[in-house]
Amino acid sequence: MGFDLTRRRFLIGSGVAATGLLTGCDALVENATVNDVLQKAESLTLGTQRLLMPHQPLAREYTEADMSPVFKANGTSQPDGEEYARLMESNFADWKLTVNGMVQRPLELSLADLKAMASRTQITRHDCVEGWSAIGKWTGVQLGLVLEKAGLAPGARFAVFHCADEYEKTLDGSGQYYESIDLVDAWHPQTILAYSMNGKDLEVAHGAPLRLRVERQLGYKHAKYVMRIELVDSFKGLWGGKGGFWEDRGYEWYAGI
Ligand SMILES: Nc1nc2c(c(=O)[nH]1)N[C@H]1C(S)=C(S)[C@@H](COP(=O)(O)O)O[C@H]1N2
Ligand SMILES: [Mo]
Repeated sequence: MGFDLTRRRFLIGSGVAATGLLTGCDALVENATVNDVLQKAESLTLGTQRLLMPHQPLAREYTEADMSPVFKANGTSQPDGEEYARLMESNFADWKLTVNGMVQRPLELSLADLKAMASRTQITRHDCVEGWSAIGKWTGVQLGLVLEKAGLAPGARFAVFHCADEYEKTLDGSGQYYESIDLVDAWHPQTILAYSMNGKDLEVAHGAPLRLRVERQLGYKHAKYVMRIELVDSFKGLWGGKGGFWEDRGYEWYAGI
């Protein structure tokens, strides 16, 4: 594997570790091109380095025969609140996904709008930090297509997913679930906004009406109950400022599998 400890120390010393690069780093260093980029890239941001990566590998996809008979629901399995209850009652007919922030054309998309767009189906393995995995089939629209509809404003760097649920009130008194990914993952072909699981409409326990699948990262990145996608240039001012509910509680922002 040829991982160079000096290099790791250098990266930590330069502060790159704080951005979460090292989680995905061991896989990268095998690649000479990326290594060269890293050697020369002391002052580049994590985002720039990832955009320079020569290829974006796909997460493994499985067959129908591999699908888990039981797929556990984890975290919130039923959001509280009157607004969500009302939407659920009408089977999300009145629900709309908001896309706003640093975009050229803010969007309000219904489930019908999303289903009318090109879809992608993928059978993948979900890995939760709590130590369980399950293989499921997901159908949805590629996030990149939705973001292309909105058009990014100059300077946008992250997509933030605001969810309907409060998972757990801690820290600042809010337990609002949210997550974020960078633009590399946002345009990755397997990053989809899923409205269907295992061939059926997405169930409430798994994030109805819409949840993120970001297949090269751990379970907590896969935001359920997505209500709004906000494009931002930093996480400052968003809850704990670390880019996600679990990140604000100490988890890695880049949760590579
Ligand atoms: N909105 C929201 N999204 C969430 C969570 C949550 O509590 N609320 N839990 C996360 C965690 S830790 C995991 S493992 C997966 C679980 O997805 P599942 O319920 O479909 O198994 O959702 C993730 N997304
Ligand atoms: Mo999880």
